[in-house]
Amino acid sequence: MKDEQHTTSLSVLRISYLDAMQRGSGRAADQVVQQALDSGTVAGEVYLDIFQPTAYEIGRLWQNNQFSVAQEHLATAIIERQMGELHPLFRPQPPRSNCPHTLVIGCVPNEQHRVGARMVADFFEADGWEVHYLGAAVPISSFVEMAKEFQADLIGLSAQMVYHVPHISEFAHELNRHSLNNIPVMVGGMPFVQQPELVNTLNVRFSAADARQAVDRANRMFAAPGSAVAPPRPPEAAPLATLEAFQQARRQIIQYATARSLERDNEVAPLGNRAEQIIAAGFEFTTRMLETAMALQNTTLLEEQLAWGNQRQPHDGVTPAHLLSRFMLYAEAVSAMLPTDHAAAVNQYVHWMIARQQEIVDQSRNSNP
Ligand code: B12
Repeated sequence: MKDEQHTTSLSVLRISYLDAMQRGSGRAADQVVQQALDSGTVAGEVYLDIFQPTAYEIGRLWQNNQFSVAQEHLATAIIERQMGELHPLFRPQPPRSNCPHTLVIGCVPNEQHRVGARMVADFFEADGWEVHYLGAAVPISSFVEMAKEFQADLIGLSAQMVYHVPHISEFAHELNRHSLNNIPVMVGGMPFVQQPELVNTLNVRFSAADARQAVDRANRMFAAPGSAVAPPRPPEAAPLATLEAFQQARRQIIQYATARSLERDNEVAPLGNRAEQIIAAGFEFTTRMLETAMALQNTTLLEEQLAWGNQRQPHDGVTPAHLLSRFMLYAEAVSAMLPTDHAAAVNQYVHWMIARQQEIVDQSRNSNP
């Protein structure tokens, strides 16, 4: 009964809040927020049950030409001001003496919609995380530098416009280039609310539909690495033409991936002057396994070979994390050397290996923290 009343009062408050926004009255909007807090609504609910649905409704009204651009700007400015005012309520009380994890979060390049990322940031702060919120449209290279400087345990990327989603893949490459691909990346924004399966095509750990789910998934991932991520889905069968194109390009793919791997000094140093030979032989092996898996449409054998490789390779100075970054470079090589449709079909298999290898890296990190 109490829950029912609470839901009713939230829907009444939402109507009053939208009304305040339609009148462009910050003062009326403040009264609604005050009323919500007085009636026991917590700050997180004000965010997710009042601000967020109102913003979505304003978007719909704007789309239908019933809200002007100026009205939308005013409403967003009010929401952002109120978020700043509510922010102290998202600080854990009493303050935590040690923060277990650090999050660096912001929007991908050109992405101006920053309210969602800011909400996610505040929810993590309330959960006791150390949070660095970078705001809208962050250039990839400086985002990555910041993540390095703050020793991020988790990176959050927000993309609202679907045409900004490719920046997420660029971001993953940049992390990889800095040997930071061990930092998990979570993503969110409208494209992932509408098509959660999009996440499987990107090199990231998980997406979340809202700020509450994001905290929940992140904590589950840290409690049991791998659990927040959907188990890698077996790829679809590769067409024969793809297999042929892959076989024709195999030499260039191996050369490209080997050359890129040799640029990564810290991963190459343990291999001494045999580095090129060891890495090229590893890629040769990877290529054969991929060819076989595609021909037989079977990923079990890849799984077994990964398990074998992860046991054998450390004896040659190759850690599970090194294997992971090499698989990522291999995916890059496939994209560089094959026409787009063949590359996508082959990379389904490579991404499957990357996802599985990521789980292995997490498990090994967990057992040797
Ligand atoms: C305010 C607004 C703007 C403002 C943003 C200002 C600001 N300071 O943020 C401005 C004016 C800049 C703007 C510009 C544009 N906008 Co606009 N905008 C909106 C609006 C009305 C609200 C956005 C918002 O604040 N949402 C509230 C937040 C809380 O919700 P959220 O972002 O979804 O976040 C939640 C989850 O998605 C998730 N999440 C979000 N990020 C992350 C990150 C991680 C890591 C995780 C785990 C989760 C997560 O958790 C969040 C909190 O629970 C939306 C409507 C809508 N449906 O969202 C349109 C909307 C997104 N905009 C739209 C459009 C078209 C544009 C423009 C192209 C318009 C134009 N012609 O210029 C430009 C593009 C600008 C750009 N390059 O990015 C369309 C997009 C349509 C589409 N299908 O692509 C929308 C949907 C409006 C509509 N209905 O048509 N916009």
